Amino acid sequence: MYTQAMDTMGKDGGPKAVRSAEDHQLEQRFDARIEAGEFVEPKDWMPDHYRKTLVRQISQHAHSEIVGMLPEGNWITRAPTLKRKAILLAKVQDEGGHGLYLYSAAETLGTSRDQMLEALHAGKAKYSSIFNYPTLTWADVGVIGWLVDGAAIMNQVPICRCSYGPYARAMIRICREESFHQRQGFESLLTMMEKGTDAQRAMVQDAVDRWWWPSIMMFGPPDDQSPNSALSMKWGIKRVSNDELRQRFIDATAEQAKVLGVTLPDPELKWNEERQHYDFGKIDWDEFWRVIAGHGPCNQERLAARVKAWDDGEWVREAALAYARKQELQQQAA
Ligand code: BYC
Repeated sequence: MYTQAMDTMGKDGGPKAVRSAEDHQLEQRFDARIEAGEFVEPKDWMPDHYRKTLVRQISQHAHSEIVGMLPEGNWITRAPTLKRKAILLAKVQDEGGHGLYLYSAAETLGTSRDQMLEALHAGKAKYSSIFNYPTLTWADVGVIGWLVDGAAIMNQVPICRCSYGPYARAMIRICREESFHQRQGFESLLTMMEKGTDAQRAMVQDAVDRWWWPSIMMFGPPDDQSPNSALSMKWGIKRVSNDELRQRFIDATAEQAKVLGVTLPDPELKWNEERQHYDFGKIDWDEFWRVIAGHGPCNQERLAARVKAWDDGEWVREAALAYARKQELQQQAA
């Protein structure tokens, strides 16, 4: 299991000391390739810690996609029109697809999908904090598109240039689809704000109030409290830091909020002419750490839903394997 594999790292969570001159040479060559901006491919030599960092990040990302299907999936039967239902169905289906590309990318690093899912179901693997919040009204679905997919794109576009080829290539397709997701969310909210009733506009504002702070937590802890950033940046897994991406997202979203006619729930949000960025208020990092430790409003519900889906799907996996075995035997006999 990959979480156990993490035990082979050094005690401080960093890589172990290089063991031999040959390892040292391989590592130097690897660093030079990264420096030159070359892609690393599955069969290439790579440091253990690079491999583990990728498995950790890509599998967390894959889990986020499939857990992320749950809050919105909750609204498919209650979408207000057939058009909105079709859009939401397609979006949730896309997220399932993103999870599959990402599990495949992680498998190229030598970890099986079963191992990754086992870690998720045992509560050992993380998924994005954002999906532990409830979707209380239809406006939440629009706000997820606008803010959550918006934050996801901001974070994920730089991963298209990640040093690991299979992850970078998966991200190109994912980002194209995510940008549709973001736009449909914004358009759904704009429709409610421009053509809706006062009650619908209040519903949108309420959803924005609840999702704003969790959305800006999606980028991860501040850079000076991010234990993985230094190596991930050195190795070109991460190209832009947590804080810089968060600032870019806030700058873009504050302008979009004006077009929508909603107020972002931060009295300290203000354009700073000197910095050429928006200043913003204090983020409640205690809430973030609580949620990723498993104590958010919906952690138990989300995990229980994934475990149930896995258990319910057992007969499908068994049937698929039995069919594959039968095909193989028939081919051997022919
Ligand atoms: N939630 O050292 P750090 C989506 C963990 S969107 C939970 O900065 P790193 C979607 C972090 O894992 C979301 N945990 O870590 C959108 C680490 O713990 P471990 C998915 C978080 O990896 C719409 C610890 O905190 N996107 O898919 O350098 C619909 C310290 O953090 C979070 C991705 O996963 C969080 N928000 O940076 C459907 C993008 N933030 O692992 C689906 C790829 C931090 O050491 N991932 N942690 O135990 C990344 O870009 C990076 O992994 C992160 C964190 C920026 C998230």
